[in-house]
Amino acid sequence: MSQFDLTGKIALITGASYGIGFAIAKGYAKAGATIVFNDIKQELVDKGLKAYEEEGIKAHGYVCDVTDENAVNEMVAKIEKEVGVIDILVNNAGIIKRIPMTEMTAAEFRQVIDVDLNAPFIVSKAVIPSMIKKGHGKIINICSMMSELGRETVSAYAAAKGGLKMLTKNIASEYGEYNIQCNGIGPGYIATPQTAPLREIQPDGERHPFDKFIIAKTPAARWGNPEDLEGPAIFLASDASNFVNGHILYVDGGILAYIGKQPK
Ligand code: NAP
Ligand code: GCO
Repeated sequence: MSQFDLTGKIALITGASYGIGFAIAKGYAKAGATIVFNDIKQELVDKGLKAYEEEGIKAHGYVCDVTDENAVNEMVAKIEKEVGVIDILVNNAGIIKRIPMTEMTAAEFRQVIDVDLNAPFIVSKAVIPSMIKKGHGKIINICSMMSELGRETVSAYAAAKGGLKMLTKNIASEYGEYNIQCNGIGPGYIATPQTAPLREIQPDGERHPFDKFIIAKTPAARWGNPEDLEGPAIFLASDASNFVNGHILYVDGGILAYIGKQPK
């Protein structure tokens, strides 16, 4: 069997009704995994189930707010009873608030930290005990360019994603001896609903200034697609990465390597 085969594995991808999580789940299904996902609202879970069905994937969907520890523990227990022990966890659910720091309330800052950092802690903590009992596990945290870089208006998000990078390294350090590998994926700028405001066509028909900026900052000279993350995610979920631990795999078209194209 190929090292990249996920047949027989159960994968929980959080917040995967659409966007990056949905693409990663599609990739896992193609590699043979059983797909389990959650979203906050039933209507989104139903929408997600329909979307998976249209891709020929029989997914299992659960309503759960990943910031609610009791709800997460109940969901994981339900998944273990109804589907089986989770072999692969992708902490994908995330939000961003683009607000200048001095105008951001502490409550808004905490809300981003809650979803983007506290929730990966809560969900990882819920699945690790069964992974230890099973003798293996894969945890993949969806980090960001903002795990390494800052920019205006994303202070909470950068703090969360920087923390998520270190949580990834710490889970790898603390549970590596139980054959659990914890790594991160750091997507570059990917065309999803989360970045749609940064790509809006301007009233004069011009591309968004930030869109032009990102193209100039990316050697690949394009935005990423969610599907660009499928292969890297399969690698980190498969036996092919059993000796890769605590690593953040940046899938960014080269942004982190590049000073940026000189403006004409
Ligand atoms: P997205 O389109 O906004 O999707 C985020 C998903 O997370 C949605 O399904 C959302 O559900 C879910 N979610 C949010 N809060 C939740 C909660 N408390 N409990 C459960 N589900 C929750 O985002 P995306 O672009 O696919 O990004 C996915 C991940 O990649 C995020 O962690 C993001 O930070 C990260 N990332 C994105 C990019 C990019 O350029 N797009 C780049 C690097 C990293 P609802 O619709 O119900 O809110
Ligand atoms: C932003 C973007 C980024 C991307 C991603 C980059 O406002 O700068 O939303 O944060 O979402 O995290 O890796």
